[in-house]
Amino acid sequence: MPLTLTPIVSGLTAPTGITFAPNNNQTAFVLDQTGVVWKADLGTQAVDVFLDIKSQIVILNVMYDERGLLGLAFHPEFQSATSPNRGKFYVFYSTPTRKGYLVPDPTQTTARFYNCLSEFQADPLTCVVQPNSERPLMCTAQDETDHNGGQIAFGPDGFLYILVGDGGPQEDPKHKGQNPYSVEGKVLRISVGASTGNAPYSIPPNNPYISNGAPEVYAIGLRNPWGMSWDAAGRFFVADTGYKTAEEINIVVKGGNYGWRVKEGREFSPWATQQEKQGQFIDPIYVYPNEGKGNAAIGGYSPRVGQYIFGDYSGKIFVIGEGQDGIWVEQESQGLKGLYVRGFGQSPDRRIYLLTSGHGAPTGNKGAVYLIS
Ligand SMILES: [Ca+2]
Repeated sequence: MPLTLTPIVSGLTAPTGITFAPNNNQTAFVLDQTGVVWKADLGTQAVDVFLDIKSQIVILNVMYDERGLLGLAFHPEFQSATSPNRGKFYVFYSTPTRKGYLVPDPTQTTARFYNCLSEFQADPLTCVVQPNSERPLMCTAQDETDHNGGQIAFGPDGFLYILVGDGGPQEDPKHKGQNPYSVEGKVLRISVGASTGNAPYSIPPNNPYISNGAPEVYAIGLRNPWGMSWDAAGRFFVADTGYKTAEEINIVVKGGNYGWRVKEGREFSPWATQQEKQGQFIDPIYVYPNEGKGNAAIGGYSPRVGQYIFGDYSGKIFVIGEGQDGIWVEQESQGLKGLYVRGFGQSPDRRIYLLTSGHGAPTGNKGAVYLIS
């Protein structure tokens, strides 16, 4: 049965995320890569500015740019009357100057710009952001404009997960993805509640690389992870954007190695050495060739356990399902003529939303939000 797309919001430039505050299905927060978070009432369809950090974003190349405002997550206790975390939310963006704590990375020697994770404070009832409430939590130095990752989300365990790309350029020449001491090409996991040492956050006590890598690292071997979500059973889905051959959907576990740059999809890369091939890798649950089928997997959400909806940047949506044998197969696919798929979101009642734009770059006003049903 084809999916139905109902338009909800239009007139955006380049949407990079859509998220919801806990327990609120009515208000969507839509990120525009240019540095604005829009607050959209899904009933009245009224759209207002929630946060404007355009002045803090790197100058984007209107022909193509992967940087900008990339992630937003509300604290799970955002609306709790008694929690010290009431009103807190977190934003990930690319900025020209260093902000706050620079996470050490032995593979990183130069910095053309920084990717920054900051905490902000809002009134949880009116959703008005407190002026000057930004508290930078971490930043990473970047020397190439591509492969930033940037999506952030609180997991079912209450910790903040951060997707970080290998930082480019192509083929991960600095071997960041497989180096647990680098915070690039990874899923990171931190606790926002307290500080440890120089960092204004703390490390969950059972993070897997505390003694033999960067303590923030949760899983390794990603290229440019784009889109993460948990299904109702707590399985953690992460899409990874492929290079020359394959696009990936992964189920990520703590300490897992997802292969890049030794593997792409389920195959070894042509440059992988015999020694590199000895590693223990977890293959994707689903792979599709980028030739003929797309060019970049955009991670989505599970409408129900055993089913997952995601997209391809080139303008396609896929539904995959898990068989009784545990093998995932395509159930549906749908082309979106003239549109780029830029992201997905899910409301607390598990309805799934799609972000599209009419350009593959941060320009114009053809960005839109649709409800998928
Ligand atoms: Ca992989």
